[in-house]
Amino acid sequence: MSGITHFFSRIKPFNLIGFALISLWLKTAFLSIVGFNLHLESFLDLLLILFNPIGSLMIVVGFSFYFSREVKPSAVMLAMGFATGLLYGDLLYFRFYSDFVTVPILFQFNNVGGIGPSTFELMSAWDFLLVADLLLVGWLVKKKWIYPPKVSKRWKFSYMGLSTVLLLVTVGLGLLKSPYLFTESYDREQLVKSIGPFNYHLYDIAMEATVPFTKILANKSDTEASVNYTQSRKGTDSDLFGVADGKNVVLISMESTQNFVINQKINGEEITPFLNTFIKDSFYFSQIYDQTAQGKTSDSEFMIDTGLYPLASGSAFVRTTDNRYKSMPHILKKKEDYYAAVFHGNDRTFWNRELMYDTLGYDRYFSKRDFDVTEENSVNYGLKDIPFFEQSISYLEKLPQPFYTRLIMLTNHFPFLLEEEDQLIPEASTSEDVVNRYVTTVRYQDEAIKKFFDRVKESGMYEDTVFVLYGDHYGISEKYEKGVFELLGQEDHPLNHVNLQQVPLIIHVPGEEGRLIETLGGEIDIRQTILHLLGIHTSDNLSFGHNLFSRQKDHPVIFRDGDFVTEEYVFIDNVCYDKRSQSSVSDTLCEPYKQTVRKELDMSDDIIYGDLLRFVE
Ligand code: GP9
Ligand code: MN
Repeated sequence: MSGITHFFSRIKPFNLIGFALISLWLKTAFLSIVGFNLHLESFLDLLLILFNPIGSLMIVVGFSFYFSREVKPSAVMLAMGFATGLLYGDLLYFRFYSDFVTVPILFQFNNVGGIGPSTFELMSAWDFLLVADLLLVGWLVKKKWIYPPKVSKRWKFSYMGLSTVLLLVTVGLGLLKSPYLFTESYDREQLVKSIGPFNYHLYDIAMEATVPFTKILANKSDTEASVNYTQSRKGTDSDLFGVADGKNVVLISMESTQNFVINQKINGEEITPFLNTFIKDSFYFSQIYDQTAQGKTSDSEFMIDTGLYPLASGSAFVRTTDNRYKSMPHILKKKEDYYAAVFHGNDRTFWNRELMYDTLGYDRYFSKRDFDVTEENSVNYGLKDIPFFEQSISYLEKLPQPFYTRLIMLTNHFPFLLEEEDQLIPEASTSEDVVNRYVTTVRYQDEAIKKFFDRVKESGMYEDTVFVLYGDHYGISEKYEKGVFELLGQEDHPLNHVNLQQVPLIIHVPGEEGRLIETLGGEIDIRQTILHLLGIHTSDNLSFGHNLFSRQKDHPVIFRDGDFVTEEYVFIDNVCYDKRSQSSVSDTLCEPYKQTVRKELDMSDDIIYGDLLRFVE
């Protein structure tokens, strides 16, 4: 008997530590496969997911006794709480963004919704199970069914040694599986899948720490590669060059608007009756992809103004206000002294706009403080679109002309809330409430745009203005996409998911006949397209975008995580698909495009992190 007691007393430290490790390991593996929906391409992927958190979890749990002579249950529970908190934060973020948190995102927490209706919408009662093991361990300790005695120095060292070896093996296996793992670190799914969520966070922190040195060490010669590359791409001219020469430019950022809503009916009613008519008298680009990343709305603004890709991590608006850019306001001022302004019914500081608009050369930012914002005329993130446009028009009429302006809409924002009096069509009836509400907020948005055009025509500005309407990014994240598939009668297929990343782009030049343009493109191409219409030669301006009236067919549309779309293929989640057969094909068919993708993303990052445009005339 005493032998048995002796045996249990020896393994007791393992009991508590073992309990913590096994429960955390189960949670991490479960969340990786189910919560983070990591795509498993092979059995090796599954093995990696199961293996990769072990080393890092041992290290995290080890902090409960590294610096003390005994294992304190409260310290073990603290370590468990820390790891669980991190996982839960990742889960909530992933549920909406289908992405993983990065260090810069933590510094712009308010911009990703903070703690508000959006966050609560993402929570589920089942989430409570994530802390069940913490409660259980507390109860077991209280009952004295597991309690840890002192651990020897030797035991500690063996534990540390084993966890370090496991960590190194994890990294080695990850590299063996994907040799570009760290050079393509913008592909966060690949990173998490290969090295696990905890190691991913450690890597992310380490990388962030090196960023300031990139700028310090950069010099003029670093600009040569990108200048040569972007100038070597010859765009062909079109008959539309200069048709809007000297006109005002009004950009309308349609919040969270995906292209599937155009010409789509719910119970016999159009979701966007105004836009459906408007596109007939406009250049309607029906195959434009959302290329934003963690900076959401601000990323779309950044691409349109600078022609550079957004950052893979965090928002360029938040991180690079000290940089030099050659933005749309700068170019247009040089050409014809355009007055540049932005209108947005939210706080000046949201997405760091106040500072970034200065950097981008804007003369005026009409933000929340310039509008009459009351509880009655606001919903969700702020001023409703109809009063926003009504009030903006009075400012717009007084601006010096020609002007370059952007009006940022807000009502159609997740979680898509609307008072009954503003609901112009009934909600849809899919299994996803978010999607059901979405159609009503898009319908409201459409009404606001219609009213805006009525007022613009009354004001006499219409004839002298070119209007650019675009969806800033997706509204329905992957989590709720099922509802959209139900609505459209489509199956849940990776290629249908990619199609849903299309956002409408509508360019209206009064007097020009409308055209449906099915050219493949992305938001990064908007800048060159506008410049082309305004009669400005685009080759003079360093940009990764193409003029959509003559975009090369074989150039991929590049997403920030390294995925891409071409005329024939789609590369997503590390699988190459043939668009015609809708099935996966050999990776070699996508390989040639991957080089272009890597090159452009790297060059764009080098320009931003190195602040290289300060060296370009
Ligand atoms: C808020 C608006 C919406 O200012 O830009 O935010 P986002 O779509 O980026 O979450
Ligand atoms: Mn947005």
